Amino acid sequence: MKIAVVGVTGMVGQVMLKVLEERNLEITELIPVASEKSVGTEIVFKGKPYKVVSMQDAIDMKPAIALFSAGGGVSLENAPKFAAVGTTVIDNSSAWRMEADKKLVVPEINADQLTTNDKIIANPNCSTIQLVMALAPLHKKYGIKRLVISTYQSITGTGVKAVEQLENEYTNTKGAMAYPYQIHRNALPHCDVFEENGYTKEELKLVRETQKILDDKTIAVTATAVRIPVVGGHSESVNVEFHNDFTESEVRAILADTDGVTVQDNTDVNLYPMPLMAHGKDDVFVGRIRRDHSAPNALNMWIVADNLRKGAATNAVQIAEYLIKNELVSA
Ligand code: 11C
Repeated sequence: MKIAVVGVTGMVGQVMLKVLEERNLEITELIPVASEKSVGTEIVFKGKPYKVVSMQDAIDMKPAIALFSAGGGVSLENAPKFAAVGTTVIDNSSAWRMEADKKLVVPEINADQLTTNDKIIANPNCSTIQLVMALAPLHKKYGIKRLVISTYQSITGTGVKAVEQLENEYTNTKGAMAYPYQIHRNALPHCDVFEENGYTKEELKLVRETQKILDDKTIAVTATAVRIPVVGGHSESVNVEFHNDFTESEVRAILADTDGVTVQDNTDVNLYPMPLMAHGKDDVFVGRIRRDHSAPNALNMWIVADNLRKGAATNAVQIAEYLIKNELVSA
């Protein structure tokens, strides 16, 4: 199986390589792809050196799967070119997510929708993936009516420039700014750009992508996305109103039984999810599960995951695994 990683030098691209190394995909040839300035440089995969190639060279090599994490513009231009030579693209940008004919996939929830005709598959936004991982089994059981979400997002979601900004601020060094304000010792209620309606794009992704993945436009969703000076791991405070009532112990049991979800919820011993603990792990961690007594059938919970792993690279690689296992790609 030939697999291309497009955007291999980027933060998500690097984690994609790591996740591909850890898991058991049968990769006969890895095709690392990056922008012209990186073409010819070497990366190491499973102990072997590989030369970074150009987009066109990679298309000519007709990989079975191309994992894209190179931004929306690159994806809009190049994903169809790969698709045209028979490659299945799994795209981590927001370019295709809301297209009616493109599937937005979290394998544990809706990979069964995929067919051989899906040549461009969208990987959801990181903050959406961890949210729906916890919500999907509860939606199935109780039916979600409304969601109120507040996020606490890591700077790695912005990229390497943001990590550099924080490092510079720690050390009082001048440098390029990824954010309009200092992020060190700060919290910015501002992830991605503002839209005319006063919400940020990140907040609207939480609304639209959640409805699409849970396949239910009737779910009312509102969100506030906040950037905090955490390096790796998004956290979310989530208030859920269900159509049907629940018990806290049943909710815990359902989540504990969900593949890819780990419940960390014991306040007696201060056990709850934290980004520092989720960092480097593939699971989504859920804690602080408790009834919201201010509304009927309402629940509060706290959801944490490594935004570069399950929120991006791991989810994309899991889609690839599903396609291979179910023979949905041309080898
Ligand atoms: C953030 N969620 O933390 C973003 C990063 O649409 O894939 C990923 C953006 C996206 O800022």
